[in-house]
Amino acid sequence: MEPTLIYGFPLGSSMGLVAALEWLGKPYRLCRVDMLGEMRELSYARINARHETPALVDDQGRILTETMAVASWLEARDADRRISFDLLSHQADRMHQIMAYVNTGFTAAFSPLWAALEMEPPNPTLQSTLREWGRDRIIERHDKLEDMIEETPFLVGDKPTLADAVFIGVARWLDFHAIADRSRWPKLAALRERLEADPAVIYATTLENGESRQGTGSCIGHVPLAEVISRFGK
Ligand SMILES: N[C@@H](CCC(=O)N[C@@H](CS)C(=O)NCC(=O)O)C(=O)O
Repeated sequence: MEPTLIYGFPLGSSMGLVAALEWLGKPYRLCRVDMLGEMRELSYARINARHETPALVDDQGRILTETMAVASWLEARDADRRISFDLLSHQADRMHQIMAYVNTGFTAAFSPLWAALEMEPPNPTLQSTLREWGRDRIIERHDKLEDMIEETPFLVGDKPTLADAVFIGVARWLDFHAIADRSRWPKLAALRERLEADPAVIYATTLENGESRQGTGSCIGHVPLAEVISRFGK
């Protein structure tokens, strides 16, 4: 059975994993989930009790949550090393290091901005504090990532890997929250430009927006969330 990636819109970090599946080139299905609606319903707890995306229904019909676990699942099946590296190589270690940083400190820095945006009922004083604190944190985390990376076309070397996938799903939040101009970090800006022009990223973003586009052909189709829940939910 082909795996199914459950990815969220709008602006889900999981968009990058859709691009990774395209780069990987093996058959897969997708399930598109409204994070502001159906993901918050009780029934979604059967997929992920923390009500988050991404989640993966693996090739045995088992559900796997957490970006890093889904990425590891893909890496273990990437026999041709299209989106990863030989596990004993330094490049693999670097990829894991960057992914871990992006998935933790870098991604978490945006949490205050999302909390302020979604606060209900509104609390202007707290929202303003969250925005101010979050903005400083996001800038600092970008500074650190800019220092960590080298002058290579992608995060680790010449090809897009799982590290780029995890990065590109989150990187665009900088623009959405209008934190700073991306040109402030030249290496990251060049990387984003390269990734945003990549056909797999364009494909993933188009699907996320609810439109259709021709991809590599590896995506067999979309499955409605209700069907995924009834067939594979706990
Ligand atoms: N630790 C999780 C975090 C995933 C996460 O925070 N996903 C966001 C979307 S990018 C989410 O579902 N947030 C819940 C919400 O929007 O209500 C992972 O790395 O997969």
